[in-house]
Amino acid sequence: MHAQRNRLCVLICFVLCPSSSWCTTCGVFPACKPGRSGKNEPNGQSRRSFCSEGLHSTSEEVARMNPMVKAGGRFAPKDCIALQKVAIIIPFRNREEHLKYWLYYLHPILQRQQLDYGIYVINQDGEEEFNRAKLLNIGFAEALKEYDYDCFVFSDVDLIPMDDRNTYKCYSQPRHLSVSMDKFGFRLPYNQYFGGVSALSKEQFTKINGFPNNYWGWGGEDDDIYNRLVFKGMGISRPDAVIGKCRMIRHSRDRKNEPNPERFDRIAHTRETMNSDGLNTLSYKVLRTDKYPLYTKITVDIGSPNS
Ligand SMILES: [Mn+2]
Repeated sequence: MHAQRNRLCVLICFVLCPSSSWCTTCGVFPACKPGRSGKNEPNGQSRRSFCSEGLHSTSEEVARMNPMVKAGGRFAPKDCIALQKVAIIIPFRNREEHLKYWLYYLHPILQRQQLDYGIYVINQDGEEEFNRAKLLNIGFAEALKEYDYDCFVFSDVDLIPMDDRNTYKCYSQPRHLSVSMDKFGFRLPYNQYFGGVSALSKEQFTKINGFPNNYWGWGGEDDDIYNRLVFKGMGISRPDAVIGKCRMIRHSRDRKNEPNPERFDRIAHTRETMNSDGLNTLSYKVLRTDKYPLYTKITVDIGSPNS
């Protein structure tokens, strides 16, 4: 049965893949219960080369490329039981083109990683300054209303991992996944950096009272989150610099996401503010929920800095 399956796999690889090297990853279920096949180690390549020239597929075509994904962007492996239920939360506003890229690249990777997962795009309504961390809190709360997720991956919409071994799951310590970004010359910009893509278990997230709700505009919220983790006695787990490679889709700064001038002051006071700003003070209004073939989009009114 397995031999037959592997032959089929190799055949498919041979037909579809310009480089035969990635065929060795067939039959590996890194996030599944052990005991089924899976002798081969993933070889550390993603199956798609990154196209910086623009993606020519339409959203409908990208959906057709992922027939196993269910409405709202849900997937679970058929022939094994995933070890974790992972909600992937993307803070969002006006980045439709990036989202299409993200879905195009990530769905195949997440399926190969054999995750039981769902994709939640949290769309900030209105014209107020962008508030990434609050949108992530909302994603946590809303995803849990839908399914018993035990792991949460928080990802910017423009970050694409380059290595299948960078598993989008949770670890015994909070995980930073985007450790070597092309934007920063494939290294960490600084040791405490926790921005981009991160993964926290439900338990880790609730232990720190979620993320801050009061960072409006660009910057600082990731450092506040890092402080919260440290103050609660946790450390950061990371893949190595090869496995952690990822690309950022190039873009200019968005309107209404100016650097937040208050961020330095706020970061300096995380210890005092973290217990009174976070999950326990989260307030927002869901304006609409849209179930698209490859993701669930939740549009929210999150108020304004002075409300
Ligand atoms: Mn970016």
